[in-house]
Amino acid sequence: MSLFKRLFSAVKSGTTSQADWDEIRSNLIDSDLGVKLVDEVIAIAKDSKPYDAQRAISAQISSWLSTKSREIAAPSDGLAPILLVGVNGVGKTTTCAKIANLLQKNDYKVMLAAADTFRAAAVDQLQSWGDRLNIEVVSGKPNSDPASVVFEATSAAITAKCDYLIIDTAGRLHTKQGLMDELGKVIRVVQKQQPVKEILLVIDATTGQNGIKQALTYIEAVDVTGFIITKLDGTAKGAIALAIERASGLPIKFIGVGEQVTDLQPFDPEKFIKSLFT
Ligand SMILES: Nc1nc2c(ncn2[C@@H]2O[C@H](COP(=O)(O)OP(=O)(O)OP(=O)(O)O)[C@@H](O)[C@H]2O)c(=O)[nH]1
Ligand SMILES: [Mg+2]
Repeated sequence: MSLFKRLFSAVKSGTTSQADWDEIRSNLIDSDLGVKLVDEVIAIAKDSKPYDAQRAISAQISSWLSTKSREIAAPSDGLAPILLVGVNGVGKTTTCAKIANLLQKNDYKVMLAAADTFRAAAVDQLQSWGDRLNIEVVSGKPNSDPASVVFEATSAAITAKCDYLIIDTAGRLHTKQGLMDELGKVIRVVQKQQPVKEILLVIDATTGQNGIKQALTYIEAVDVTGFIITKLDGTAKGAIALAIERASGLPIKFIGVGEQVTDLQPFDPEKFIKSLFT
C-alpha cells in the first residue's frame, strides 16, 4: 500500500523542506485518509525521532482502529443469519459467494438467499455462484417482496439445519429513505425467526471519501456489525480502511482483493499497517 513510505523517508532524512512537507500532505489527502487524519499523522511524524518514527506513526494509526472483534460471529444459537448490504455495485453478491465458500471450507453448512429481487440478473448471478460452490440458493419471483424471500430462506435454512444463511440484498443508496426502510423490514423478518448475527456493510475502496458517508448513514439506519472493503486489489487508496474505522468505531472483517471466489482475506491490522511503510 506504501501510504506512509514517503512520509517515513522524510522523517528519516531529517532535512525536509516546507515544499516537500506540503507535497507529502497533499499526496496523503489524495489517498482518501481525510484532512484531519493526515494532519494528525504529519504532526506525529514531525515530532518523532528518525529511529522511532515508524513505531510512533504505527501507534497513532492503531489508535484509530476499532477494538471490536474481527471474527465472523459463530452459529452459537442454531442458524446464524448474515446480511450483506451496501450501495450499488460495491461487490455484495460476489462477496456473499466468497464468504459462503470460506465458511463451507471450514465445514459449516451454508445456504444463500437472493434478496435482490429488483433485477432478474441479480438472482441468476447468485444462483450461478451457488451452482459452482454446490450451495443451495433460495430465491423468489422477479419483483417479489425481498422480505418474503428472506422469510422463506430463513425457514428453509433452519429446517435444513444450516449453520449460516448468507443473505444478498439489493444495492441501495444510503440517501434513499424508502430503500433503507425496506432494508429494515428485511432485517425484522429474519429477526422474527432467528437473531441476525451480522450485518456487514460492503464498501468499494475506490469510492473515496464517499465511503465514509455511506458507512455513517448505514450505521444510523441499521445495526451494522462490521465492514468488508472490496476492490483493494485495484487501488492505492487503502487509506479509506483507516478512515472508516476511525469514523465509525466498527471493525473491517474482510477485504476483497479480486473477482475470484478465493479473493477474500481477513483484515489483519498489523499486516495492513506494516504494508503502509514499505
Ligand atoms: N477487482 C475486484 N473486483 C471485485 C471485487 N469484488 C467484486 N468485484 C467486482 O465488482 C463488480 C460488481 O460486483 P457485484 O458482486 O455484482 O456487486 P453488487 O454490490 O452485488 O452489485 P449490485 O447488486 O448491482 O448492487 C463485479 O464485476 C465483481 O466481479 C474485488 O474485491 N476486487
Ligand atoms: Mg448484487
